[in-house]
Amino acid sequence: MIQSLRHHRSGDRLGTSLASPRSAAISPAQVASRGPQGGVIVTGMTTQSAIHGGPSLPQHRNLVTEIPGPMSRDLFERRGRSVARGLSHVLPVFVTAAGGGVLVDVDGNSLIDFGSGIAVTSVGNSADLVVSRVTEQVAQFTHTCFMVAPYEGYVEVCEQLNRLTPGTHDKRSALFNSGAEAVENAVKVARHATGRDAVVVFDHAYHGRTNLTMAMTAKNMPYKEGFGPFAGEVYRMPMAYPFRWPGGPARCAEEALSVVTSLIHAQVGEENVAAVVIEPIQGEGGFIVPPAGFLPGLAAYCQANGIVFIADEIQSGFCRTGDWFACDHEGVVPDLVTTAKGIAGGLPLAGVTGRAELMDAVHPGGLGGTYGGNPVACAAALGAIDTMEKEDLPAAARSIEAMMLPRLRQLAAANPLIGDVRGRGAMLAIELVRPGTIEPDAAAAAKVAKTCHGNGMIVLTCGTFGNVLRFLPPLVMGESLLTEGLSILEDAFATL
Ligand code: PLZ
Repeated sequence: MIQSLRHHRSGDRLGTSLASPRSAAISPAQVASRGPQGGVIVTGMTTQSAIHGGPSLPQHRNLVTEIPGPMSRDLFERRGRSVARGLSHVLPVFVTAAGGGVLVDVDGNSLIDFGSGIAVTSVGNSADLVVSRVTEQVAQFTHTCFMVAPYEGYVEVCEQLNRLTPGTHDKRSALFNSGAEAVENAVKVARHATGRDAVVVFDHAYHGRTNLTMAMTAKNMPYKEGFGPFAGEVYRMPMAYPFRWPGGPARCAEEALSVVTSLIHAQVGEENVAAVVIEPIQGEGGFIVPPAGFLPGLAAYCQANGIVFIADEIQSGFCRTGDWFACDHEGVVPDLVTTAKGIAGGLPLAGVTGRAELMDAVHPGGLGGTYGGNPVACAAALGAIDTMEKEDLPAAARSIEAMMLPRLRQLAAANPLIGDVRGRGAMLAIELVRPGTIEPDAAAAAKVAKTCHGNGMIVLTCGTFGNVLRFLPPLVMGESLLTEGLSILEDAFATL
């Protein structure tokens, strides 16, 4: 019933062209307030009540005030009086609706979203199948705690994870609330299964903000500053970072492997290592794509030494890089995989999936949490996964790469500030440096991002040195928005 009121996407996703109906669409906010018999009364929205989120939202940029506008600025002041200072914002526009690749703010501006809420809304905001499944589930039951009385949705999400993650071996999964929690639990499983303590991580890594995952995260400011002491038995190794590898990109894979394995031997001892944890494409640390051969070499080394190889696919997973998982590009099969973000179309859900014998090494009651695998989040994940398969979102990510990479390379050719263009699928980035050097230029990256924001495009920075601009559009974003976003970026460089 609700489904029938929702129109299909209005975007012109690459290779398709669709009309843009909007009037009959209803938003999740309305769904919540309409009751089963209809009679729409919009509550809880102070402005923009005529604009409804979801794929039917007009897929265009439209600025009616400066960014942020007066109503966002008022809300920001209010926020300052009630919300802790420790939370910061990329762009303080207050959102009232979102759909496809567009965010609408309280002032009525429509912004192009090249961030997907940090690689989360890969299926687009308020995607049809996510909304319909969540709506159904939320009316059925909201919580039992899987450890108290289980439900099918949890099992179904685990079945999907076992089927979709790399490798055809026997697998088991467990669900959690956040990426950090998934990483913590993957380490717990690896330590329990191996009886070893040490965890090996890499330069530029990001694994979360809890105590253990802060220890595993490389960058001090803002993630770790003043928050220690950190969990022990975490050892950091150099990352195979082609652009910055001293011996040059061609020798990076081989040399990095040799440095990492000899450092583990000398400083930790292979027999003490429970797990090597790596993002197959590093996210917050700068969208660093390791050179071909590095990940397979590392996985083989782990296997030879009884070390659990954990791929943190929280940012790179679920179609983002043009395949279901970034490990798939080189046929790497991790022992454990952590997932979150894109898995559930915007609802909080995370998973650990891996070899049955490792996952099942933990005693009953050893894993869990009150909310992990909440039924509403599971429903969202099933809707998101269904969307990814039906709409072939790995192919959509590859089309985005095919469309964006050449233009980013052109921009780099004309602009000596851009030292490197890299990434895969719809996980792309440019690294800014002082011309002719590899010295990071964070100020230039911040300036370009700010100009883009002012012109109605959300773009995020990242990198240990803060000098990387990253592009993470929803995989359903249409060609015209992508093209417009790239033009905004090019214009921002022209005004530097
Ligand atoms: N592992 C690879 O990318 C989350 C962090 C944003 P949570 N990245 C966005 C911020 O500043 O907090 C992330 C990740 C990888 C783990 C995590 C942690 O996931 O869901 O944020 O806990």
